[in-house]
Amino acid sequence: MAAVMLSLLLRLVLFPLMASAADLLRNPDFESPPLNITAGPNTPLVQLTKANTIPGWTFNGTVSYATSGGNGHGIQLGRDGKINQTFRASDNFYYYVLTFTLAPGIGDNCSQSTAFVNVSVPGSSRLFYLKNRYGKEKWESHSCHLGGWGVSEFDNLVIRSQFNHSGSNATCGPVVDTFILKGIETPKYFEDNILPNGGFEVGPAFLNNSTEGILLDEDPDESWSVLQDWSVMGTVKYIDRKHYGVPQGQAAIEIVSGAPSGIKTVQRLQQGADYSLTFMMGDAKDSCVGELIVWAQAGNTIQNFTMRSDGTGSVRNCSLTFKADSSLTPISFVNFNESRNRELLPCGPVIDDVVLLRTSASEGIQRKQFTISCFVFLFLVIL
Ligand SMILES: *[C@@H]1O[C@H](CO)[C@@H](O)[C@H](O)[C@H]1NC(C)=O
Ligand SMILES: *[C@@H]1O[C@H](CO)[C@@H](O)[C@H](O)[C@H]1NC(C)=O
Ligand SMILES: *[C@@H]1O[C@H](CO)[C@@H](O)[C@H](O)[C@H]1NC(C)=O
Ligand SMILES: *[C@@H]1O[C@H](CO)[C@@H](O)[C@H](O)[C@H]1NC(C)=O
Ligand SMILES: *[C@@H]1O[C@H](CO)[C@@H](O)[C@H](O)[C@H]1NC(C)=O
Ligand SMILES: *[C@@H]1O[C@H](CO)[C@@H](O)[C@H](O)[C@H]1NC(C)=O
Ligand SMILES: *[C@@H]1O[C@H](CO)[C@@H](O)[C@H](O)[C@H]1NC(C)=O
Ligand SMILES: *[C@@H]1O[C@H](CO)[C@@H](O)[C@H](O)[C@H]1NC(C)=O
Ligand SMILES: *[C@@H]1O[C@H](CO)[C@@H](O)[C@H](O)[C@H]1NC(C)=O
Ligand SMILES: *[C@@H]1O[C@H](CO)[C@@H](O)[C@H](O)[C@H]1NC(C)=O
Ligand SMILES: *[C@@H]1O[C@H](CO)[C@@H](O)[C@H](O)[C@H]1NC(C)=O
Ligand SMILES: *[C@@H]1O[C@H](CO)[C@@H](O)[C@H](O)[C@H]1NC(C)=O
Ligand SMILES: [Ca+2]
Repeated sequence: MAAVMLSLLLRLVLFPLMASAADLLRNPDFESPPLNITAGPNTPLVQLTKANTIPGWTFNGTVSYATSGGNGHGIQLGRDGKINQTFRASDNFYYYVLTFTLAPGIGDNCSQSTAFVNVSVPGSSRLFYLKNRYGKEKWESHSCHLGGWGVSEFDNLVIRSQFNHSGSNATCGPVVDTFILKGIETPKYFEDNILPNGGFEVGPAFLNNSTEGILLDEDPDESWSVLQDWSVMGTVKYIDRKHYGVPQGQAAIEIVSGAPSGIKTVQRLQQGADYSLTFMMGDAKDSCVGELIVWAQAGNTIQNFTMRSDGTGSVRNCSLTFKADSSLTPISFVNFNESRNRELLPCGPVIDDVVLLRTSASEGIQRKQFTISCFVFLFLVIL
């Protein structure tokens, strides 16, 4: 037991170091160009042959080096194109989340290509494609939950093109670039919130200079979401404070699609007890003007919240109370109506700082006692 506590303590102490460690992947953005390429620096696309190697990566099939694919240099995946890299997973993390970019292919018939990009590690895979409608930059950031691994295990990240054969004749897929692998720790619980990630601070890594957030798609498997403790319905945008109006902390969710889209979580609550759900609703400071509506559901309680947005980053505090009618209580925030900003791009309400608390009887006190006894225990162990 003491050993477990010690390792826990060590982890807590080591965490800042781990968190600031560099990307786990080598040459994640292909800024180290393939070796032996013959073409000059101004050639937009160089198809790679057996004489070439990409530092850090292995490739197979039709693969080209793009020198202007979007945010710098990238790899264009053609027919059967595939790149892969083995990395060492660490047991300091619960699971891993990958952020990467997609840009339209370069060359004839590429920009209309309906090709998918298949991102996989052993045992899991997910398909991505260019949406081309949520931003003005020609590249988009996407992200993917990659699961967790045991102690010092090596794992193989594979990115390959996958063509929709019933569709076009295209011979090229999109340009992939900037792979950032982020290790995520186990959920952290705080005394003043039943939800561990109510402020959406635990999610995929933002790219240094992406101004358009990260597009999150409906999760096929809710336990494999990139947003800790939440899952995505439809399409939402994970937005950062550097480029958007974020009500609390460094990150928030903008529900950019009205398809309907949104986020949800399921919490184990005390059946019959009363709870309060508070959250902040806002606009992302992306010139989204008009009436924003969020449909909030907690158990069987449903309430619509509206705010008039002038698109400059306004915030509204919202709250509702409900009685837990079953022990597994769904909580969700949904947008049914798509808005457009000044650049005619889809936009919508921002959700942040979701706080769930039990309001009836003793629970708060129990939590406090639990925390205190934990502290006392830790203290004793240290002694
Ligand atoms: C570069 O090309 C030459 C001749 O094609 C080959 O011998 C050499 O191994 C290649 N170098 C690398 C790093 O691929
Ligand atoms: C490339 O893929 C082909 C077909 O899948 C396979 O036969 C070949 O061994 C692969 N080459 C490498 C170097 O992995
Ligand atoms: C992001 O950074 C890359 C490389 O540093 C640069 O080429 C690209 O133009 C930048 N993109 C934006 C949107 O600033
Ligand atoms: C790519 O995968 C193959 C096995 O499929 C492996 O042998 C190779 O080392 C991997 N490449 C890198 C750079 O990890
Ligand atoms: C592009 O598409 C057109 C018509 O579908 C076709 O004639 C042409 O050969 C294609 N080009 C390439 C490079 O595949
Ligand atoms: C993605 O590719 C892997 C093999 O690399 C394959 O097993 C998987 O079925 C593919 N995923 C999808 C969704 O097609
Ligand atoms: C493949 O393309 C066809 C026609 O463009 C489309 O109807 C279908 O949904 C596509 N398949 C997938 C998996 O997207
Ligand atoms: C696809 O390519 C074949 C042969 O290259 C051609 O006959 C056909 O018209 C093309 N189809 C489309 C949709 O471009
Ligand atoms: C992001 O930019 C900072 C400086 O602006 C740099 O130190 C850091 O290495 C960059 N991170 C990545 C992942 O490129
Ligand atoms: C909330 O808004 C949706 C969509 O506008 C509507 O269908 C629903 O009836 C509203 N629900 C409540 C409880 O007002
Ligand atoms: C929302 O509530 C917080 C504290 O709960 C308060 O500091 C803030 O001023 C409120 N914001 C608005 C717009 O009412
Ligand atoms: C969606 O927004 C538009 C424009 O603001 C409005 O006309 C329409 O009534 C809204 N629809 C719903 C379901 O709220
Ligand atoms: Ca936040």
